[in-house]
Amino acid sequence: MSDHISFRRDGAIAIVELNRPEKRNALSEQLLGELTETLNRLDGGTRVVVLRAAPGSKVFSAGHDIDELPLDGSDPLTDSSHFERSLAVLRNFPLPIIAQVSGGVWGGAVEFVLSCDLVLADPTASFAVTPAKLGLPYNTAGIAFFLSRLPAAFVKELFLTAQALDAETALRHGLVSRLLPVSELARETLELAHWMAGLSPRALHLFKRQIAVLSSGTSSGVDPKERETIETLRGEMYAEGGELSQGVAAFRNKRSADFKPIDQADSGSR
Ligand code: YXS
Repeated sequence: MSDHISFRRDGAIAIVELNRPEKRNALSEQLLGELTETLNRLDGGTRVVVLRAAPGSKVFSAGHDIDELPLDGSDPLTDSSHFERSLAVLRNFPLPIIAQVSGGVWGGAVEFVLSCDLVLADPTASFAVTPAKLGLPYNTAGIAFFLSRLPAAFVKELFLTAQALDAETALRHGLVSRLLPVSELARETLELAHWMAGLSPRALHLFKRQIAVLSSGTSSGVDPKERETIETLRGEMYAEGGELSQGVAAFRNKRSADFKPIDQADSGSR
């Protein structure tokens, strides 16, 4: 029994819903664990997954659970973190996953949605990548994933503005696959899922893997010295009392964070 994930079948379609309204579907370790468990329990009769927020949700998801962001200087977005492991489950899942998006998608939830195969949205959808608001140094593998899915100019706009960008903009840059009227989104998403359910599951699984491996913007191509500098700078930002602590305190007190300026050491002169 899941507390934060609802699930039902519609023929060969698994409809999986984020259902943690009191925390705006924030992606806690528990919610992500329940999602992974639900996906892994799907039987052979399932051909397509539709992933959406439970009806009545105010937003699609508020992103990583801020209360679970460590303030002890450790990095919450390592490859072994529950967050990254959950994204990998979505990306490597053998069946196609369609994200049905209404409402705001915040922070890491944007990468979560991007880890699905298709994104069908309505005009209430918006997408805000907000680590800069929290003073959180996003992981390089995560940014590489964004770059493998979206144009660099749009990835820059997402990360450097931390603004909520609308569904039309997201459609223009390929974050959203199809933009549908509010009244049509659920029906058309299910109609597409049923259509895809009639296609060869093995072919679709193979195409998912081929496209993933051929488009993987790996960060391994980055100069090792530059990679090392980046990781050092990230570590400094996580250090106790650092930027992230400021950002989380500001969120909790509903005020803007008081971030420190870049010092010379950080100015890329390293
Ligand atoms: O005070 P209560 O207990 O009622 O709880 C409030 C919020 O604290 C809680 N909540 C969250 N709890 C944990 N993690 C979150 N991400 C989170 N977001 C919200 O939900 C209850 C209702 O929140 P409230 O009153 O703000 O709701 P609202 O409808 O007025 O506004 C909804 C949002 C989503 C616009 C607002 O809650 C918001 O801006 N949330 C933070 C969005 C955000 O910055 N997410 C990024 C999280 S960090 C992350 O994803 C990555 C690590 S990164 O930073 O790298 O992107």
